[in-house]
Amino acid sequence: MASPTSTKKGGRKHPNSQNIKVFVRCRPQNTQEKLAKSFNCIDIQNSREIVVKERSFDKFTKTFTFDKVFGPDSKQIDVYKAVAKNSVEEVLNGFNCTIFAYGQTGTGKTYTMEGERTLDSTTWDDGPEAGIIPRCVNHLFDELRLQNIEFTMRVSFLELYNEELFDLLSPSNDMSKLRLYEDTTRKGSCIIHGLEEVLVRSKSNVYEILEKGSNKRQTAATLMNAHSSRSHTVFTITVHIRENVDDCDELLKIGKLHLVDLAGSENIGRSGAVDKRAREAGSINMSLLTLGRVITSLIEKAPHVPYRESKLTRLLQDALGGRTKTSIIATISPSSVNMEETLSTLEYAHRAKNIQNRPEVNQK
Ligand code: ADP
Ligand code: ZZD
Repeated sequence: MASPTSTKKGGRKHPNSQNIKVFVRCRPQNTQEKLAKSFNCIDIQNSREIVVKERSFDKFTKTFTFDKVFGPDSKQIDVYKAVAKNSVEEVLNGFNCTIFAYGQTGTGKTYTMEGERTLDSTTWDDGPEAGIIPRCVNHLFDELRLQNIEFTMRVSFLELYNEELFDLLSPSNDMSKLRLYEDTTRKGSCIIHGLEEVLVRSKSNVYEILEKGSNKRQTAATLMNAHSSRSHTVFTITVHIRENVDDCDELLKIGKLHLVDLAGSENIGRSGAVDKRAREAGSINMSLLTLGRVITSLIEKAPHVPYRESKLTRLLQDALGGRTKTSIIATISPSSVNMEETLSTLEYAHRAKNIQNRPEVNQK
């Protein structure tokens, strides 16, 4: 639904303009925080409002409003239903959708996007610990089969670390770098040279592929220092749907779903500047930094948006002010020890609510 306040330059409403949806998920206190007797600084007033308290009493509070706020007791299925289910349905209608997880390391980005491995692999795609990725795969296959649709599904899984792209599904054992090119046929779009886009025929087929991808990532993690908190991963599902209109006319719909687990946000300060310690440690994350600058340029309606200054923003340009339907899940800790980072995450996420996209169906 178009936001009633959405306007384009000159003040006229753009007919299909749509704000990015922004969600917050607060994880439960962990053992460490409990042992440290860190108090809870988060209050969830109702399903849309979140309050950060600077003391255990109600003084110095800040309130933020989002599309939905998930408390520490929220279940994977709740988050899926409210955030991702609709994206799956829109992908089946031929839209491109992107879901980002943004937040401090240890707040549940990977838990939310992937979920956790359970012993019972028969419920991998809808068991209690399954995150957004397996549930999307499950729902896509169910819907396509139920509606008896003629389709093909492909998946890719990549990692972006230190401005280098790696293919988590490549059959070779080495981690060779992928190259990124402009797609001259589609403005704002990129081609990743040599990226595996694996054809998947069943749910169990996808499970095998995820297993391969997570093993490969594990190998990379042991080779590189602080790898997982500094890398971004992008899991993409592409669905081609063939529809017969009348007797002879054919329609090809293409839907794409990008599921993005961003690097930890802890080195990006509240002003959007790089933290001094991070700068000294040489751990500037160009992609995360540029993401923030792109968001700022978009909401300030700046004449130039610096998409080209990082791999992440080149790859996902269409999700930021483009033709994709985009959601962001900001993940936070409930404990006062993390309050500064939590405020920073909430401020960042709150600003992103002002980004407007103009979703369009891909059809041939
Ligand atoms: P991140 O990807 O942001 O670094 P993780 O997803 O690795 O964080 O989560 C850190 C830890 O917290 C993990 O052990 C995970 O199981 C746990 N955790 C995160 N979110 C939740 C949640 N909503 N409910 C229960 N446990 C969670
Ligand atoms: N979060 C785990 C992987 C990790 O960091 O290793 S859990 C889900 C989406 C993308 C990749 C992996 C998974 C994951 C999994 C584990 C093992 C084998 C295949 C897939 C997973 C977790 C719960 C349900 C389904 C898949």
